[in-house]
Amino acid sequence: MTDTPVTDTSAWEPPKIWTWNKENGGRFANINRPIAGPTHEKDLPVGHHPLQLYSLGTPNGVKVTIMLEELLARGHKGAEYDAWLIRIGDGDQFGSGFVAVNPNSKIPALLDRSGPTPIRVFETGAILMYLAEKFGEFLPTEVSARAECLSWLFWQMGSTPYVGGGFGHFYAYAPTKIEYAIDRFAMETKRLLDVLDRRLAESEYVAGSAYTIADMAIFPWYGGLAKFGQYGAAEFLAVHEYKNVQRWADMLLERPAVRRGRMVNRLSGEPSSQLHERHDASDFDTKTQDKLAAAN
Ligand SMILES: N[C@@H](CCC(=O)N[C@@H](CS)C(=O)NCC(=O)O)C(=O)O
Repeated sequence: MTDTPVTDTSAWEPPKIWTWNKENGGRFANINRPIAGPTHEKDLPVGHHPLQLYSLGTPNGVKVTIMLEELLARGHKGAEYDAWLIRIGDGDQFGSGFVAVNPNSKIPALLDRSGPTPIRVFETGAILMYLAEKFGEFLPTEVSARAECLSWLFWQMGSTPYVGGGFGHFYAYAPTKIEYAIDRFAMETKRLLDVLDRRLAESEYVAGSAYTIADMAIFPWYGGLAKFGQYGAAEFLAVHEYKNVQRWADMLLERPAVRRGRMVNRLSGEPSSQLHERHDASDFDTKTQDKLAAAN
């Protein structure tokens, strides 16, 4: 016997064939669709820098802006970029221009226009690897260090849907609180935090003694849980208990490029932390929302 009644699972039986109920009431009901492809014709804007990024300041978007800011901090002028805002709540990811760069209609998407033919890159794991290889940074070349870095990079890519689409969705966004779903995904999210915590007990950075694209991929998600109250779940998940994750996240937050990367394409939080679009390094000083408001 338990004091807490379990969710009534007998209330709904799936029909023989699933049909699309547009009015299911979930937080993302207006943008989720069971079909791919564009919904409308819309070209993407193009700026004057070699790299064009179409993104939003979500954990997936931030992975790439951190990487670009780190590359610029190391003096790679070829990493100069325009960061254009894609408002996924308004369906910008379904415009024909965006779908041409990412047929999966998810931010972020990158267009490298530095060569004779533009190269599109989508999926953050691919974008981070592409940039790391292009500039020869943040991805070790020695075989075993590289294997460790890629293992953690793809650990993040594979595990995070359970955190975001699983735990975050059912804990923070679903129209009803379903005990079974929240329990299942809270357990998995805590297990993943523990995987990371144990790794960081033995290693300064995720992939070893060097800061790599694995840290950049993992930090916005697990650092977000640990430091920024992602999904309002800090207490629920007891994130303070993951001491090594806390230590590592604090260390990364000391990095100026990480701080800048977190500001780009950001639509929430302090106005001084929001740089809606980034087209020049000086934009961090002059175009954050507080500065724009003061100028008007
Ligand atoms: N596996 C993808 C995930 C990208 C992703 O899920 N992006 C979300 C925002 S964080 C998105 O664009 N959602 C819009 C939608 O689902 O329509 C990656 O790593 O690039």
